[in-house]
Amino acid sequence: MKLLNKNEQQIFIAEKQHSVKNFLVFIVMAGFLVSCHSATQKSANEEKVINIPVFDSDSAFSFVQRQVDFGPRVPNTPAHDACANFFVATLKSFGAQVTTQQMDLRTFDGTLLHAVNIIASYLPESETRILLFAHWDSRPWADNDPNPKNREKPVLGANDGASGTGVLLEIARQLGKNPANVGVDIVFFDAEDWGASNDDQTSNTENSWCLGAQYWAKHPHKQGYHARYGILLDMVGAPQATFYREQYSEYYAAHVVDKVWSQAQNLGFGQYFINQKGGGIMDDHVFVNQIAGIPSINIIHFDPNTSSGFGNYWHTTHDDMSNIDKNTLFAVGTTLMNVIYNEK
Ligand code: AHN
Ligand code: ZN
Repeated sequence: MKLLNKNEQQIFIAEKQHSVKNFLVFIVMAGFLVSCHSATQKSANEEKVINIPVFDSDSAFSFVQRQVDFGPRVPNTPAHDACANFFVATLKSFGAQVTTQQMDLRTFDGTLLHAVNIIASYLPESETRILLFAHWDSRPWADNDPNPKNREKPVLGANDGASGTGVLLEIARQLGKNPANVGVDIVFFDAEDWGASNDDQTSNTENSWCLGAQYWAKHPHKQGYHARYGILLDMVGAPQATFYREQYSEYYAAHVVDKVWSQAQNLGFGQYFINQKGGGIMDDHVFVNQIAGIPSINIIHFDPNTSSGFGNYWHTTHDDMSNIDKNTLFAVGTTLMNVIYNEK
């Protein structure tokens, strides 16, 4: 018999809670009303059954692997274009309405990027919408690599890029099979990671990041687009990842942080979703908040024990599949599935 470690036990408990009849979970809310006939008509209508499909972490892992197999997804390279085609075809096969946004974007170093945001919409006619997003490009230079010879090489981006979009692809697959009660838009942002590093003296370092998200926030794929809230996934695949309450998220959308972190606690994922303040991280959600006005949070791995704060492999040539753990993908994916399917 295999002994479960603490991590696996937590997952096991969470899986048990969520695998009634091996496929769907039935949560009966206000169930007491069923046996309490004398309650008013109005109360009886409050009974609600919510079916939450199980997030398949093997499938999510394979979506991360598929992206990494293209090689670094650096804008203006064939691998980047091939991966974009993979997303579009895959999301269409999952029943989404897919929109692409082609953009020519000027970077801080003067390069013109032929970039593309990819948007997958479920229940496109629904007024009530939730926005999920992640960047899909990978960084052109491993400027944090301990070996100076590697610093001009591109980053493979297993965790920084492919983990967030891998989780979102699995959510898309589930949404295609079992619609949620609300519309969902999943946006894969391009050109997040062509930013100037902190020690760069360029005047506007912060705006050099997140170019695809900045473009979309100014020119959403639908005129007058609005969502109830947005959730960004960034670096959500590392073993024993820790997600703190990021400061921009807290400032613009504390109620969404509360919703997600408490859902995670209830599911037994408190070791990943730490209910404590983290730093403020410049990322795609900042522009979605500030320009598009959609209250948005960032679920991002923050590791206070490493100098970068994001793990020693961050922006190095070692951001590969060895940093991807199915248990972490499961914790993030399951939490999001519960958040999405509980919306009405
Ligand atoms: C900065 O390092 C300024 N922001 C982190 C955003 C990021 C880069 N996410 C992934 N790569
Ligand atoms: Zn990065």
